[in-house]
Amino acid sequence: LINLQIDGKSTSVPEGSTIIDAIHKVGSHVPTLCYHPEFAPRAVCRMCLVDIEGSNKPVPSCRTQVKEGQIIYTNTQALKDFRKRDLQFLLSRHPNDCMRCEASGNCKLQDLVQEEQVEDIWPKKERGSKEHPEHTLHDHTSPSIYRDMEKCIECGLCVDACHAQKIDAIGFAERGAGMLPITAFDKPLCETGCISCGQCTLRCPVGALIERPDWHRVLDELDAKKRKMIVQTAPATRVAISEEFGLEPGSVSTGKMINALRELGFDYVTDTNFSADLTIMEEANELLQRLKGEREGALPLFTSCCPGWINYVELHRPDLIPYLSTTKSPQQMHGAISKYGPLGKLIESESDEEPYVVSIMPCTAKKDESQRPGVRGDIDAVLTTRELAKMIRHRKIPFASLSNDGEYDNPMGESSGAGAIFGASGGVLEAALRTAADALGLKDAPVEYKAVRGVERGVKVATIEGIGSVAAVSSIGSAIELLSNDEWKEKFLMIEIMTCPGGCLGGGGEPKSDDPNILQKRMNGIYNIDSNSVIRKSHENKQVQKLYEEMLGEPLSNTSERLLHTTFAA
Ligand code: HC1
Ligand code: SF4
Repeated sequence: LINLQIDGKSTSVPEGSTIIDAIHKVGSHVPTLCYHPEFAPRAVCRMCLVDIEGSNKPVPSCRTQVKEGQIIYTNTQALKDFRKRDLQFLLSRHPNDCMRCEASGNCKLQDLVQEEQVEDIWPKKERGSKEHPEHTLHDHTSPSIYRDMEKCIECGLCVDACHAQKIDAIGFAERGAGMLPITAFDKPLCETGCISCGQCTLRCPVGALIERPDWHRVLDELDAKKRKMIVQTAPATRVAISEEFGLEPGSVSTGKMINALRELGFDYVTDTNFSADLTIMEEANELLQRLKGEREGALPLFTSCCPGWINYVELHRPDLIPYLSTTKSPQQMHGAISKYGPLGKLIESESDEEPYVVSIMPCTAKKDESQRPGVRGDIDAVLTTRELAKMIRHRKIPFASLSNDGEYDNPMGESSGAGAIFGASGGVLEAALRTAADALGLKDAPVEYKAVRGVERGVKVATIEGIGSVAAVSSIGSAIELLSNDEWKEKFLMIEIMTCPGGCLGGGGEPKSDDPNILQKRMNGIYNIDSNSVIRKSHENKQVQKLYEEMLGEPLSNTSERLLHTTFAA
C-alpha cells in the first residue's frame, strides 16, 4: 500500500492507483469533465489538476499514479484560478442556452460554472476549423440520438464509449482548436453504422449528445386528457430511477415509480415484466420447435429483444437474420396487447379514441425500435429512465418521499421473477431456461443459472444437462468478437445478446453515473426482485395463462404469430 495525504487527510491506496482514486477514497472532490472510470484517462480537460507539495507544476490527478509520502491539495487558489480560465475558454465556444437545454440540471459544465461563478467574457469562437455540413453541428436525423456539436467540449467520452462498443460511428476529426467528434465523411448519424445504443449519451457530460427528447409531447398528451393513457415500465427502470432522486443505488423503487406515474396522470400503469413473461412463452416454444425441426429458422437461436443488437445485425451482419428469434420484444408485444388485447377492448368500449401507449425504457434504441416497419403503431412514445425523472421533477412530484406501495394495474401488471431478470445480462436466457426445462420435463433442473449472470463485458457460458450449451453476451463489442468466426454455430443452442454492458440495466437511457460499481448495484436490485418473487417462472404467470386461454390460444398460434411476432430485413 502507498501512504499519502490529501487535503490534510491521511490515506493508503494500492500501488498503481491514481491520485484521483485516492481523492475519492478520502471523500475529497476534484471536478472532472473528460474523466470516466470506465475509460483510459485522456487528461484533456485539466479540471482535475492537483498540487503536490514540493512540486512546482500541477498534475492531472486522473492519470498520475500515487507515490509514497505525497502531500496533495485539490483546491488551492492557484488551481481554482486555473480552472476558472479554462471554463471561460469553454464558455467562449458554448451556446450557453442552459434554460432550454435538455441536460440542464444534469450537466457538469453548468455545475462548474455555477460553482466558480465564471463569466462569459471572451468573444464567441466558431466550431471546427473547416466547413462542416449543418447536420454535423445539429443532427436530428436518428430516431434515438440528437447531436448538438456546438455544445461539445471535446472530452472524447462519446468517442471512447462508441469505441468500447466496437462500432466507432463517431471519431475525432482535426486537431487543436478545430477538433470535433464527427461521423465518417460527416454523414448524418442515420446514415452511419450507429446502432442507437446511446452509450455516448450516457457518458456525455454536457448536452451535446442526448436521447431524442419525447417527454414534452407525452406531457402534452397527458394534459390534453383526450386519449386513455397507458404506460409500461421496463424491468431495469424500477431500480435505476432511484439514483435520480438521491436514493441508494440498487434500491428497488417500483411502488414509488407507479405512484409517480399515476400522479403524472396515466390512466393505466402496466408492467413490461408481464410481457417479458409473454415473450418467454413464445421464445422458449420457438426454440423447442426449431430443435424438433418443426419451425423455419436456424440454430442457435439468437434472442431479439435488444434493439441495438437488431440494428447491428440488420446494418452490419444481415447473414445472421435467420438465427434471430421472430418473437417481438416485450416492449412491442406489450404495445400490441395493450391496444388489441383485453385492456384495449375495455378502453374501446368506453372511448372512441385509440389508447396512447408510452413505454419507459432504460434504452435509447427502444425509440428506434418503436418505429420499425412491422411494429410501428404498437407504441406511441418511448421515454428513457432519465426522461421519466425529468417529467417527475418538472411536475414537482416528491419521488423520494412517495410511498413505495404502488401496484400495477391488471391484466398487464402481474409478472414472475423470470420477467424481472430480463433487465440484467443473462436474464432472458435464464428465464427461457426455466420454462424450457419444465416443458422438457427436466425434474432436477435448477431455478437459478448463476453461470450466465454478471455485469462485466464478455461471454458467459452454461451447459445444462438435457438441454445443451447456451451463452449470454454482455455488450455488442463482445458479440462482435464472438461472431468473428463460426465456432458459435457448433457450440451453442441459444445465445442471448445485449448491446449494453450488463444488459438493460447498463442501457444508454439510464441515469448517468461515475460510480465504477453502479452496474453491480443495479444488478443486485434486479436479482433481489426475482428471489423475493412468489412466482419465478414465466409460464406460471396467471395473467399470461389467462391471456392464452381467452385470446391467444397457445404459443405460436395464428393469433400469437400475428400480434407477437415480427420479421427482420437488411
Ligand atoms: Fe430491456 Fe426488454 S429487458 S430489452 O433490456 O426484453 O430496454 O429493462 O424493457 O422490450 O422486458 C430494455 C430492460 C426491456 C424489452 C423487457
Ligand atoms: Fe456509437 Fe451507440 Fe452513440 Fe451510436 S448511439 S454513436 S453506436 S455509442
